[in-house]
Amino acid sequence: MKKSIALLQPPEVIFRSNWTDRYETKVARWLIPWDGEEAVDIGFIGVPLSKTSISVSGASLLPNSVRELFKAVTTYNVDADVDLQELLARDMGDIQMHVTDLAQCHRNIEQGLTNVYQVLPNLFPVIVGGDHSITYPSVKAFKKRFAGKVGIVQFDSHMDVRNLDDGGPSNGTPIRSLIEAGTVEGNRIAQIGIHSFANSKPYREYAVAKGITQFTARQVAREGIDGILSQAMAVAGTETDAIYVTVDMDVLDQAYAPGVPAMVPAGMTSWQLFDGLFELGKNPKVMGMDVVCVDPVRDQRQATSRMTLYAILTFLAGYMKRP
Ligand SMILES: [Mn+2]
Repeated sequence: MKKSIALLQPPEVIFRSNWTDRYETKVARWLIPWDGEEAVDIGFIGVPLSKTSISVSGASLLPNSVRELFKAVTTYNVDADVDLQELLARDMGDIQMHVTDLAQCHRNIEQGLTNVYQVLPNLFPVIVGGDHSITYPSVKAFKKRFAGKVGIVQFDSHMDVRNLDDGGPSNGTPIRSLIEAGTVEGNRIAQIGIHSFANSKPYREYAVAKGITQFTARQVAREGIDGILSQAMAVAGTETDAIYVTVDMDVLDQAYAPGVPAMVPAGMTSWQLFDGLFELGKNPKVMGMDVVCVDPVRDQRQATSRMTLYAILTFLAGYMKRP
């Protein structure tokens, strides 16, 4: 029987490819809209909210920008020799937003995702923002699924622990909000790619005081991603029931991610991010992910939207290697 999910709208755009090569497997022919009946393994869920961004951001356009690229990319990962077509992945559509009431938008995200998880209890959510403010309501909904503790692995140039008195909840506050709401303990949060001149000392002190484990972009450059990622998974996976991965695309160097509002020089490389996400994909404790903070309006040739899609697909290639 066809189900409808409250607060979830069908995908706004569907890009088809009229020409096909019979041997080529495009994402557009695999990641198709949910028919309301299938028991989905992987659900692509758009969360088009960026009025909550501190700097000007058109990140609400990211879900559609990524959808547009479904026809440009295949499902085959040559390094892992896996074809994602073996996963039942569907485009679930977008969480419904209120035009002016931003607190209502956050309530819709928490409730809409909760509704999705109730209808499809085995679905792995791939949530595409939007700005980073969406991670607070998303993790609240995520935690309700597990009746236990949640850890977080975050890729970000920024700590996202700004105070809430000077405005918020915004894309600068989701981690602080999660800690102060008691949703996630600081000592179960690992942040990778934290950058100089993109944060301030009082927030570093806050993060340290709350027990957050931070790895800077420089540490990743000097030590490599593999060991750091193992440590991050231990932080988020010890004495927890599930890990949530959140990827702020501004963790990447500005050369690789020209479409993020808060770009940084000497950020992480594409391979450092992809190798990290592949490993996280392999970890059975990772039960959900989001990708945020890409503004397609300021992007160049959809380079950063394409990076976002590759990040998701690389994670899923790791996911296929789960035992
Ligand atoms: Mn962020």
